Amino acid sequence: MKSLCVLGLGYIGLPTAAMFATHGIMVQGMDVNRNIISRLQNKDIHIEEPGLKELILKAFDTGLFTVSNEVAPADAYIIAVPTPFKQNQVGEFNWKEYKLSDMGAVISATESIVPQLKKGDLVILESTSPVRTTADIVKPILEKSGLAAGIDFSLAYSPERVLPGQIIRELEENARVIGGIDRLSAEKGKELYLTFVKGEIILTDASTAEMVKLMENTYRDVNIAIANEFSRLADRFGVDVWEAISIANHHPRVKILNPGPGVGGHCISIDPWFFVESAPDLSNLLWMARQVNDSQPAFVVEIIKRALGSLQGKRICAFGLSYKANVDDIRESPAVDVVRLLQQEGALVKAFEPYKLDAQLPGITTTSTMEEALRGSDVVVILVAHRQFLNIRPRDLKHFISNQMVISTVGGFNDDEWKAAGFKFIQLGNGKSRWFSE
Ligand code: SAJ
Repeated sequence: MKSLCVLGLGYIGLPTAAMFATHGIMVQGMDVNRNIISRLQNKDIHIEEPGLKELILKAFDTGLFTVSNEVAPADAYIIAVPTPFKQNQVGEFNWKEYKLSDMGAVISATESIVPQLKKGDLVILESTSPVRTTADIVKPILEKSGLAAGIDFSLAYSPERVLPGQIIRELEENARVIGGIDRLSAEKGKELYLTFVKGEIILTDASTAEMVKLMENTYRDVNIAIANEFSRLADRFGVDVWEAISIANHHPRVKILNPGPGVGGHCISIDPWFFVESAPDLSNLLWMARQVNDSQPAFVVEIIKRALGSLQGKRICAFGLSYKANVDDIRESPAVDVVRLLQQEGALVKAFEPYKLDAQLPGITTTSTMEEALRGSDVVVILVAHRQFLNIRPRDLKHFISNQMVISTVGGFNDDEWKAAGFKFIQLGNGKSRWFSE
């Protein structure tokens, strides 16, 4: 493979393009967003990810990496554009409402390849998509070129499976699935990714690869929903869910995940909907898991209300806004949902996000130091299990919190330590703290 064009320079496309360029492939990164391209041309990147800036600079230094708003002719094309939900539109099946994917970006990226497509080329879709997208949407568009998929050019689906925060390492080390519309397409895909992938490369057909990607994240969503539902049940029964989960996990075939304020990010809370929209009559469990996880921020707010009474005028210090621990990404974050719900109840919230000190969210007051957020607060609510928060010692907060109350919506804290220091420490799913405090 001599040259590659990567369409979409987001969280996946940008590091992928840079990986190929630093491994000797001539890469053109293409994005329709002019701002992204002009920032990149000035060696400035729009994505926060450990090691990414260095990788991009290295890619530019090779002389093999260029960026543009146009699709360049190449031997291979990777489509890594977003597949968001349609705004203001839902599907309905019986009494169930579900979200609908917006495949507009995949369609227009595919269309933009058509004029460049030539015999012998390879096209790979990486965007998370409903099952059968490669065969039923991408293939017919590419064939408008007059060339036939599987005969004149190769076509495959290969999902990204990297964890935000560890993208660079996981791109290289994770196992990669490549699903071809025929055997040769899968093999040509393998040849391309072997440029830098050290993990196992598994070949299959395109629809199976699409289904694998959705299954992985849906499996996780359903399992987190069980953990969240257990937190509600434990709360009702006066049981500490964290203790119960850790004991249950001693069973050799049980591995319950952690409850929390909800499921965020751009993958786990989204991907199950691709199944539901394609087969709403079959996906009852997946639909229900989405309801549980989406309503977890409201459940967390109920716990806070139970602890504080009316939230009207209460001064709350919120620790953490990102969608999960130790990352800076505040989009699609259940922590942000909790803050907004608290505000709707009349609470005065100051939020501190150590990974994004300049976080700007309309209507939410953020501070650049922990002290600023704490000053004058009645209570601390911990919304993300960031390392910094787990390391806080009770005496660090003693002089700040008028009510000496800490409410954690995440695990990892030693409540005895806080209680010994004179705090009222309330934790999601810890029904016991309710009994002990009564
Ligand atoms: N969460 C819990 N409890 C848990 C684990 C996670 O409440 O026990 C929450 C997190 O706080 C977060 C959400 O779930 O809000 C998702 O976090 P995550 O770490 O599970 O996953 P993501 O969205 O950062 O990345 C996932 C990964 N998929 C799987 O682990 C199966 C990653 O490998 C995928 O590449 C990525 O989705 C993606 O892009 O699809």
